[in-house]
Amino acid sequence: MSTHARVTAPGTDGVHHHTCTLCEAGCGLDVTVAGGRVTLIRGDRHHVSSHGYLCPKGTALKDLQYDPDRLTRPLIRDAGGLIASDTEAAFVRVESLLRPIIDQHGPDSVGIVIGNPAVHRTGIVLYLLDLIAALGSPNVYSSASLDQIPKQTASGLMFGDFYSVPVPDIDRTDMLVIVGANPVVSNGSMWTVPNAKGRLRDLRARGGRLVVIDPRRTETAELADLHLAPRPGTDVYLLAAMLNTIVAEGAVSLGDVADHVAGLDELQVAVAGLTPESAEPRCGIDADAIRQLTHDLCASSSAAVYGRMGTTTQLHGTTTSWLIDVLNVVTGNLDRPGGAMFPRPAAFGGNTNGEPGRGPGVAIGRYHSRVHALPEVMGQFPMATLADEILTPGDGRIRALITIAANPALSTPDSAAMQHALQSLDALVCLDVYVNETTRHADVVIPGPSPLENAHYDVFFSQYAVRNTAHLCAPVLDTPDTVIDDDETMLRLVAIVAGAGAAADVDRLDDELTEQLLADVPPEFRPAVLQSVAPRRRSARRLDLALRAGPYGDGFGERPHGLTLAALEQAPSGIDLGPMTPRVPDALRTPSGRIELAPPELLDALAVAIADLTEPPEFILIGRRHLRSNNSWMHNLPVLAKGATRCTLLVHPDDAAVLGLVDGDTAQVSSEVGSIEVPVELDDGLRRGVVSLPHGWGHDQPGTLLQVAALRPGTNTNLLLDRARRDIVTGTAALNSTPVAIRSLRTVVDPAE
Ligand SMILES: Nc1nc2c(c(=O)[nH]1)N[C@H]1C(S)=C(S)[C@@H](COP(=O)(O)OP(=O)(O)OC[C@H]3O[C@@H](n4cnc5c(=O)[nH]c(N)nc54)[C@H](O)[C@@H]3O)O[C@H]1N2
Ligand SMILES: Nc1nc2c(c(=O)[nH]1)N[C@H]1C(S)=C(S)[C@@H](COP(=O)(O)OP(=O)(O)OC[C@H]3O[C@@H](n4cnc5c(=O)[nH]c(N)nc54)[C@H](O)[C@@H]3O)O[C@H]1N2
Ligand code: SF4
Ligand SMILES: [Mo]
Repeated sequence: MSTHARVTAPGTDGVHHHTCTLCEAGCGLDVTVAGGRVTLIRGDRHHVSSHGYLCPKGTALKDLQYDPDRLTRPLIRDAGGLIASDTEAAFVRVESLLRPIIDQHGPDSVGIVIGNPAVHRTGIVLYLLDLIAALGSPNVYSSASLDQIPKQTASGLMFGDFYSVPVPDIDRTDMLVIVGANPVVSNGSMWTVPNAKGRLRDLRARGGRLVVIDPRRTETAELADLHLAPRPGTDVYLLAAMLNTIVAEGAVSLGDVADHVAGLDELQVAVAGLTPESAEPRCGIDADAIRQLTHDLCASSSAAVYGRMGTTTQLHGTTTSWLIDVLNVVTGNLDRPGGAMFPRPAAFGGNTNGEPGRGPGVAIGRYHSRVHALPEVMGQFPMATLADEILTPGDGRIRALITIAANPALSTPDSAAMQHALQSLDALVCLDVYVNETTRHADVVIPGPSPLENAHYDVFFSQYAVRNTAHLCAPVLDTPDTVIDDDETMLRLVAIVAGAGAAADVDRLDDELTEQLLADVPPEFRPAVLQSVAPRRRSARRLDLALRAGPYGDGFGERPHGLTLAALEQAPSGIDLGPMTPRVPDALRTPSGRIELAPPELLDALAVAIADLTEPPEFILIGRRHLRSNNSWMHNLPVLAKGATRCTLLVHPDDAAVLGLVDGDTAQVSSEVGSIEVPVELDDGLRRGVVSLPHGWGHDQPGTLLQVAALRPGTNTNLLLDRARRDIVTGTAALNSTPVAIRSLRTVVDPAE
C-alpha cells in the first residue's frame, strides 16, 4: 500500500492523485493544482498498476478541463436552437418530453443508448441497471455491441459468466499471440494493461516471443518476432486449422484444467475438415506457417492467445473469440501462470459471487428485436439495428431516446441512416459534455462533471486486469454549481421514467434502490449491513457495500482487516491484491461446473463459417486507432489534434499503383451503402487488397459546437459500413472487413493544354 500523502479537498493547491478514465488502462495521475487551476498532469510513479506510465491523452485531461466548448450547463431546445439553461428546468423538460410518450406508447417506445465513456464513469455505471429497470423497455443499446459482445458471449458460454474473460498473463508469459488487437496504441481492451508497449518489450527482453496476427503491420506488429497478415474476417479458418493440427497430431494437452473440461470430442469432430491446406486459400496464410505457429504454441513452456476488435467485429466474431480460448485450453495454457488467466477483482466480479464452481450459466436470445428479430444479449439489442428500430413504423417503434455519453451519429455503421433516425425522433435526451454530431439533434443536453471533477473506481476494468488491484480516486476539482454529479442525474432520470416526477426525493429513492440490492442478504441482517456503510450515500455507499462483500472484503466486520472503501481512501495510489492465481474450477459458473469447449450454438456457427464460400472482394476496409485520438471525441483539444492529418485511407503502394493513386491523392471509397472522399496515405505494412480508415471522424456537421475539431473534420468511415453486416451469433456490428471499391479522384491534366 502506498503511504505517501494526499491532498484531500478538491481545488486545493498541491499534487492530487487521480485516475485517467479515458481508456481501459486506468493510469494513475499526479495532478498539480496551483491557484485553483490544474497546471500539470504526470504519471503517478506509485500507482499500483500503471507505475508512472501515461499516454498523451492522459495529460490532455487538463486541456479537456479548460476546453471552452465543453458544456458546463444543461442545454434546452427552443425555437432558436439549444440554449443554456439550469438543472431544474432541464429535468422538468425531460419529464415533459418522456412521460407523455411512455404513457401513450408504452416503455418500449423509449430507448437507452450507453456509450463508451459511460462505462468509465462510476456514478453512471452504478445506476445504469436501476434506470433500465425503471424504464422497463427492451430497447437498450450500448457500445458493447459495436465492440466486445462476441467475446463476452463466447466467454459466457464457455465459462458461465459474460464477464469471465481470461486475460493474457503478459508479465509472466513466454509466448503471446495477439490476434486483431493493437495494444501498443489501444493500451489493451478487455485486458487492463497500462503501458502495454513497455510490457511487450519486457516480454521480448526476457526471451519471450510475440506473434501478431493482423492484416496491417501495426505499431504492435512492429515489436513482434512474427507478423502474419491474414485476409480480414477469416481468422476463424486460421484458428480452426490450428486446432485441427493439434487434434491431428495428438497434441491436445489440457494441463491443470483437464478434470474440468467438457465437449472435447465434439470439438475435435467440428474442426476435423479444416486442415491448414484447406484454410490457406481462405485466410491467405500459408499452411506451413499455420503448422509452424501451432507447433511453437504447443512447445512453449507457457503461452497465451488473445483477440480483440479485429476478431470480434466480424461476421464470425463470436466463433472466432471462442476458438481463441479453445486454443488456450487445449494447449494447457488456460488458468496457469504465464497463460490466459481469470483475474479476481475486489468488487463487482461476475465470477466471485454465488456458489463457487457452478451457476446458471448464460442465455442469449431470451427475447428478440422487433424489426430484424436479433437476439438480446446481456439485456441489450445490437447497436447496428437501432436505426431500424427508430425508422420502421409499427407498434413498439422507438420514439424517444436517452443517450448516455454516446455519439451514435458517428460511431454506428450506416451513419447516414442513424443521422436520419436521430432527426426523426420525437424526443432526444442526451447526457453529454459536447454539442456534437449526435447531441446537435437533442431536445435536452445534460452535462456531467469532467474526469478531474469526478471520484472514480473502476467497476468494469478491474475484472480484466493483469494484476489484481483496487484503486479509488477523489475529485481533483470542484464541480461548478451549474453541473450535477452523475449519481444525481441518473437518480433523477430513474424517478422520471418510473413516474415519480422531476421533483421526486432522490435521496429516498436512493435508499429504496440500495436496499433492493441487498435482496440476497437475510432481512434480519440488512439494517446492520446498511448501518456499517452509513453515513455514505449514493455511489460511495454502493461501492463500499460491494467491496466489503467482495472476495477481499471485510465481510461487514467478519474479517476485520479486509477491504473497505475507507481502506482505499487511505491508499491514494491504490492497493495491490497480488498476481493472478489459478481459479478453475471455482471461477466457473456453467451449469455443468465445467469449461464448455463445444457449446452447441458455437458448433452451429462454426459450421456456417465453414460452409461460407463467398469469394473475397477486391478491396476490404478495416479500421485503426491512434494514440492521440479516442473514438469519436477528444478531437477538439489542440494538444491532441496537432500534427499530421490522421483521417487518411491507408493503401498498399502496389494497390495504389494499380489504382493510379499516389500519396496525398483524394480517393473515392464506395460500398453497398455509401461513398466518401478521403486523402490517401501509402503504407507498405498492409496486406494487399486491404485498406484502412480510422473511425470517429466527420466533424463537419452543421449545428455542432466543436471549434477545433471542425477545422480538420475528417471523414466518417461509418458512412460506408453496412448495418446489415453483423456477427451471425450476436448481431454485433461487423465493423472490420467491409467490401469496398476505390477510385482515384485526381484530375488528369492533359499535358497538351
Ligand atoms: N467503424 C468503426 N466504428 C466504431 C469502432 C471501430 O473500430 N470502427 N469502434 C467502436 C467502439 S469499440 C466503440 S467503444 C464505439 C465508441 O463510440 P461511442 O460509444 O459513441 O463513444 P465515443 O465515440 O467515445 O463518444 C462518446 C460520447 O460521450 C461524450 N462524453 C465524453 N465524456 C463524457 C462524460 O464524462 N460524461 C458524459 N455524459 N458524456 C461524455 C462525448 O462527448 C461523446 O459524445 O465506437 C464504435 N464505432
Ligand atoms: N488511443 C486509443 N486507444 C483506445 C481507443 C481509441 O480510440 N484510441 N479506443 C478504446 C476502445 S473503445 C477499444 S474497444 C479498444 C480497442 O482495442 P484494440 O482492439 O487493441 O484496438 P484496434 O485498433 O481496434 O485493433 C484492432 C486490430 O485488428 C486488426 N484487424 C482488423 N480486421 C482484422 C481481422 O479480420 N483479423 C485480424 N486478425 N485483425 C484484424 C486491425 O488492423 C487492428 O490493428 O481501444 C481502446 N483504446
Ligand atoms: S493509456 Fe492514456 S488514455 Fe489510457 S488511461 Fe492511460 S493515460 Fe489515459
Ligand atoms: Mo470500444
